[in-house]
Amino acid sequence: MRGDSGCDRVGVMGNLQFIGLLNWSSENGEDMSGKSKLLKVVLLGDGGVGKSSLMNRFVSGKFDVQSFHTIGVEFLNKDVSVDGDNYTMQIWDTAGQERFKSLRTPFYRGADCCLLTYAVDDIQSFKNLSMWKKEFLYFADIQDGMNFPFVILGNKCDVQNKVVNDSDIQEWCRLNGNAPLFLTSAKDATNVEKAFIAAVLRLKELEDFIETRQTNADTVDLKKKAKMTNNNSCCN
Ligand SMILES: Nc1nc2c(ncn2[C@@H]2O[C@H](COP(=O)(O)OP(=O)(O)OP(=O)(O)O)[C@@H](O)[C@H]2O)c(=O)[nH]1
Ligand SMILES: [Mg+2]
Repeated sequence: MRGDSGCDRVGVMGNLQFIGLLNWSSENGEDMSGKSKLLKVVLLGDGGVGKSSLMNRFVSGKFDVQSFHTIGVEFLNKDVSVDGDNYTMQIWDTAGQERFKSLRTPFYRGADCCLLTYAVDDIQSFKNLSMWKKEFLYFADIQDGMNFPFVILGNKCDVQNKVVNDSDIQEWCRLNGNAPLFLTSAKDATNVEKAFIAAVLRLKELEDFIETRQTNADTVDLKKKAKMTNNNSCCN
């Protein structure tokens, strides 16, 4: 089904995959296929926090007050350019309701980044962030959770009755690898684009960090080896 936004939506429920074709042209209309790197981005969080609304706001710039609960998963593609590099963000929107757990978890594998979402007017959705992170790491089979690019979204920041304390969420982020935090509103578009782009930046940042750490480790190893060779040398 071709959406009226100009992008194609794919929904996946269990083994049943409906709707085909994916392609989203960049803002300037240029076809970027073949030139951009595909990034799988998974959106997680309690049912009703606004994950589908955030994806739709980011990809098609629209907001629907009458949003339905997601069943299983859906994904949309969007091409972006970050620091001169082109990416196709493949955004996987999952069902937050507990009864759909077995339909969403098979789709975590291969994720490049994960957006953990709560709603600022729903304290339980904030308390469940640790559960979501744990579920993601387990089913995505990720060993080094501290160096995986998570970005935290506090959605519905347009509402009056905020119940999640800024200091509580900041502390949670600090304890969880200093994950970047964005207070967003899918309704009025506050910080939505920034938050999605932050996922790409976070990924780049952590990839650079791991690469540097690896290079340093190799350097240390080589030195160690050189020293050992000298000590154990039979020809000195
Ligand atoms: N005020 C306000 N309402 C929002 C915002 N984002 C989403 N909503 C509303 O919150 C409700 C739930 O939004 P969804 O996007 O369907 O939530 P979801 O996280 O996808 O829910 P599941 O699919 O069940 O996991 C809908 O009525 C939306 O219109 C927001 O930023 N501000
Ligand atoms: Mg949804």
